[in-house]
Amino acid sequence: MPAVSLLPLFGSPAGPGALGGSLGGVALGVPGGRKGPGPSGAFRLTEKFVLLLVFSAFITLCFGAIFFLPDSPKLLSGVFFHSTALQQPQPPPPPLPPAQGDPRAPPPPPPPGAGGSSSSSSIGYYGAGAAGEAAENLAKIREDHERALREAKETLQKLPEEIRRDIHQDKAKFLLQDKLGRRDAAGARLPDLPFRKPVGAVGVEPSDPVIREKREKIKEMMKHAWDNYKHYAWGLNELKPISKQGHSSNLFGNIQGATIVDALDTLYIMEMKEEFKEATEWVEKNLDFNVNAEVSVFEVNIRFVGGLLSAYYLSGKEVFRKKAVELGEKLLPAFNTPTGIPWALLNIKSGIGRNWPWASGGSSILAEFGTLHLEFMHLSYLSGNPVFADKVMNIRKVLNRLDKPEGLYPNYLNPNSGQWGQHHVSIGGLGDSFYEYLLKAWLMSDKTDEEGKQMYYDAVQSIETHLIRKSSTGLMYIAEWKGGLLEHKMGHLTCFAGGMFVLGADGAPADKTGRHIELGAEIARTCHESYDRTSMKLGPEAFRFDGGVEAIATRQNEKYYILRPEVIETYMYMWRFTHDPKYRQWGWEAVEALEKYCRVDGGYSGVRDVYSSRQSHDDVQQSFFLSETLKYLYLLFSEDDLLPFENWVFNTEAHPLPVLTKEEKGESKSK
Ligand code: DMJ
Repeated sequence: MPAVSLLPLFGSPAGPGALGGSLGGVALGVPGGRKGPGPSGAFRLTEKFVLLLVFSAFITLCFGAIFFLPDSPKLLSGVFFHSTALQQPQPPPPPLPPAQGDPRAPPPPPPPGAGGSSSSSSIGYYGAGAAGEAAENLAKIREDHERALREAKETLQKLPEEIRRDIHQDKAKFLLQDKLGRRDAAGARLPDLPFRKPVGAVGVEPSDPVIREKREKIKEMMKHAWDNYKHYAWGLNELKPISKQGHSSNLFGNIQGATIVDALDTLYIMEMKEEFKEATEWVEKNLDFNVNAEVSVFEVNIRFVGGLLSAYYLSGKEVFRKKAVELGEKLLPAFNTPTGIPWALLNIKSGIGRNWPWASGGSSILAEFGTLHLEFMHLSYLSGNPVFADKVMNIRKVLNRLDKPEGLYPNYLNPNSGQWGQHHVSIGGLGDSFYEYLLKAWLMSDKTDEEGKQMYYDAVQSIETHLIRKSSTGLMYIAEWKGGLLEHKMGHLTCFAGGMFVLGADGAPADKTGRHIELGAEIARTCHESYDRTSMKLGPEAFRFDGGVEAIATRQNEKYYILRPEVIETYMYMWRFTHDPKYRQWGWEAVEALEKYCRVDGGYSGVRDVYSSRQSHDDVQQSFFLSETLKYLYLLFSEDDLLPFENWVFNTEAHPLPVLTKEEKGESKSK
């Protein structure tokens, strides 16, 4: 219990430590006055009697003063005890701020006034009885104090690892950056603002007036989506734009406000200041994680934790950092499995987790447990608590111990046995963002995370060999793999991979850079085809390359479009890296289609069949439409100085997180 036992040792001189020391001084001086080396043995009986009388009168006066004068506790400590304290060994000075990342660092001292109640209660109790009782109490206090000192010393002598563990148990807030010692209202030490200044959070206006106008149009779309959400579903998770009411998804249990948190950074980037302000106020007053809710760990992480982290890094507002860390802590019990591979679902009140009932043999899902890394690294960075980083690094460890069929990662992994479930592999649903996060972990670490890098490029190599194929007319696609057999189908979700490939081109082995750009461009082209071959010019949920079709959905239940961002995301990355105008042109086609088929009075809605010219809306405005689809469109029509890739990495929900430079991580520049 170091947080408790250290208090007396590190308390301020006015706190419990100082009080205990002073009482000890009195106890040593008074009861021992029976015999001493002085001349007392020479006194006659009457003189002794007179002396005793004077002494007891003095004691009575003192206690009288303590209990009957108006501000007696002050008198007690200020006049009586304080003077004796001067003659006693002083409590050790408060510790120097711990060195950055020092695992032996003690928890921060209590905030001013935290020791007040314990000191006044000691005084009240002590003043109740006669001198004998008082002496007894003094001895007890002294004994307690000495025991506390002993425990504190023992704690300090513990091995660093043990202390680390204790820190985790106590959930003490240790901070990596605490040279300046900022503290929040509760006394927890705060880090220095980790961002120098948000780099490129707001870019210059596009110089081309046509592009400027298009960008303005996208901002207007954001306003339409936001205003309607605000009007009809404020504070709820999502909007039903046709029935004009709130939509709740079981992904977030009864955590509320998904659209607000998901949209924060888009509002900020688009300079929608009023809207950002009202969203911030809502978060301050209403965002509540103390709810009895079973949530999807993945969804809550990418939307809520990711959204809050980005909002913090962009605006510097402390409330976002606090809420992100608070939510991160709520998610930690999900990792309480035999392997540390987290559950998919977690009740954030009870801490009980489980997996999706449909997942192969009780497995966790690769794209879910593999898409926590970026946010959790930032949570450790912003809280100073290594537990978040430890959890996601352990996931890597488990994965690295396993054999991978053909170098591929199956979508299912059992968190109890640590073995793969069904050997299904997908770069779309169930697998997608795991690969994305390997690459981005490396980029976000300022290219120091060599393990992430290796895992990513090895995986791409296997994907290229085993999953990437070309149709008879030359359209490249990424098939799915089911126990060694290919299913020639590609999901809308898989279309994000075009952007991923081009983003990773730079780090690929020199002779492969061109190939990675080519992969990106080819996937972008195929995904554009999947849009272009529909009546609405919006892409289906999945499209096939068999039975004589190419890039077309053949099953009714794959023909819907739910405002997903992946194709536009890939256009945006391709644009940034190539500046080929066709990507902006394709992006604009999507804007026109969204306006024509998805825009309704009450916001934006998904559609049930992109091959039909008759509109049938699904009546959901997904929160990722505001966080991703519109943000990627806006970036596509912005200059490259808005959130430059050297400084920012986007989480899978398009929430920008800053690259943690070597200097910020406390590593030397030369590394
Ligand atoms: C988003 O929530 C994220 O992009 C996630 O990684 C997958 N799908 C949706 C949007 O389609």
